[in-house]
Amino acid sequence: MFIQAIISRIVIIIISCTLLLIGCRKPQEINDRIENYDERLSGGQQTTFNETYDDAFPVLSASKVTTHNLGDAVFGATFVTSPAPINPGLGPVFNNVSCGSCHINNGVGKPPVNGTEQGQSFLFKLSMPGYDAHGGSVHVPNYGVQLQSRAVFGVQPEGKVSITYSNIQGEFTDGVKYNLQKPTYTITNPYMPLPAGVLMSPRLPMAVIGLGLLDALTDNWMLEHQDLNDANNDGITGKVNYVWNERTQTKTIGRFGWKATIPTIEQQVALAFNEDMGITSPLFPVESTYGQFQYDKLNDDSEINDSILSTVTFYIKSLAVTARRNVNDATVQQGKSIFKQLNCSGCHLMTARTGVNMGYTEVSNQLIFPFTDLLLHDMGSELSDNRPEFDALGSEWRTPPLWGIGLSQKINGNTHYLHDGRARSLEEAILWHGGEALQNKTAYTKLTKEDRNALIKFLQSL
Ligand code: HEC
Ligand code: HEC
Ligand SMILES: [Ca+2]
Ligand SMILES: [Ca+2]
Ligand SMILES: [Ca+2]
Repeated sequence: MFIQAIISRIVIIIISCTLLLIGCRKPQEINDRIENYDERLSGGQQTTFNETYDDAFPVLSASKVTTHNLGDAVFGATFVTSPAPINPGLGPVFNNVSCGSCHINNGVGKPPVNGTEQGQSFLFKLSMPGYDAHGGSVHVPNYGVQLQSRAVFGVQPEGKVSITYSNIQGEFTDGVKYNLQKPTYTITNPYMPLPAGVLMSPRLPMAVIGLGLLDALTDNWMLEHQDLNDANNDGITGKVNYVWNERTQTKTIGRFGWKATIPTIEQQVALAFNEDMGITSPLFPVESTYGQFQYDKLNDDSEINDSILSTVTFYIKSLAVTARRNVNDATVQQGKSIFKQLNCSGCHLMTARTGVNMGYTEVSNQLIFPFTDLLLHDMGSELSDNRPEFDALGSEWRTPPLWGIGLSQKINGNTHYLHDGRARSLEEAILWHGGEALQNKTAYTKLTKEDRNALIKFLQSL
């Protein structure tokens, strides 16, 4: 008996040591171990084989499907000026009338065409230099933290923005030339004088697929990938943004938005209603114009209730990721190894496993291929907006996930990449990389044309 007890103890110790070892494996080893896994399943079991960004998770209980569909309807609904029988509350100032009018087909928006079209989906964040009490953006007097380019009847839009592009020429090592367009923005027709020193940041609406899975990655997963002092000496650091969490009234880890300034999907949805559409909710009960010249001064109830907010939040949390295509194509395979060779995967992490989530088992413990670390990286002065947000400096941006990116032309009928949509092609997106990614970009420019094409073909298979 005694010896048996000792043996079983030893067995337990061996098993737990093995588990520990597996748990401590580096991401690269996980990459190799899953080499035999079905690479097409970017979103694990929540991958759709339809080439659309509009499918619900394929594995979802019937009652959750119902909630998803209700949220889908609100996401597409046009809101109007109060009072109105349905979807009231738009304005007084706003950027657009529905979620779906900016996140077109749940994909990215597009930058305004110079001089003519006035940024209907594109928007500009504003602030004064410095930080507020929570380390966030300082409001611009009479403008707040976002420029609303539209307004309801009798109210003035805060302003418009004009864009000019300057041309930047470059050359690959093989002598082939390329052109990039660098945007410059100017606020025109401000409804009130703008104080000197206003900072502005252009933002392209992002695709909203797979966010329930990114939400299910643990804070620890993000912290483990931080490398603040570049201990592994690959030129890449990566850091977490600590941001204000409206629900907990504390600072927590940010993971959504181009600068990872938003901690939860609920907060992003409520903020979008508030700033982008002028619609108040229990989480953000005050109009964005508070304290400004055009504040409506009505002490009215929230324009949407908690139930609508949580329904739309769940809709976003249950949008499936599109499956990869052509994974066995020889050129795509070649592109994949170049992606690793150039260490693009140092930021665009290829694999991840979501945490265990008893409240939402559909996203629990999934092996996914998101191509992001959700961390902030210095991307160099050319991409800087010179406007810090919490711990993100002007030049720092969150690595965007690349899953589904190969379908952007099909989903939106045009292609725009990076936070301000300046890149017209995947290749231009790579060529804008600087800062921590400068050496990776430089390595790309030294590739042969054949290898460059292979890398692009790999990105198109995502
Ligand atoms: C005027 C255009 C516009 C409207 C209207 C709009 N959005 Fe957005 N959305 C954006 C932009 C721009 C961003 C990027 C913001 C940033 O970088 O902070 C964004 C970001 C998001 C994100 C974060 C995605 C990610 O990967 O981090 C979600 C989720 C989202 N929006 C949902 C919504 C919902 C839900 C609505 C409707 C209530 C909505 N949006 C309305 C423009 C818009
Ligand atoms: C140091 C981290 C880092 C490295 C290394 C890196 N990227 Fe990125 N990547 C980013 C960040 C951050 C952005 C967003 C920048 C912005 O919007 O201004 C981005 C954007 C992109 C985009 C556009 C995504 C979108 O949704 O618009 C593509 C495509 C891309 N990277 C591909 C690559 C490839 C290919 C490589 C290797 C040659 C690479 N990246 C290396 C951090 C990195
Ligand atoms: Ca309103
Ligand atoms: Ca404003
Ligand atoms: Ca590093």
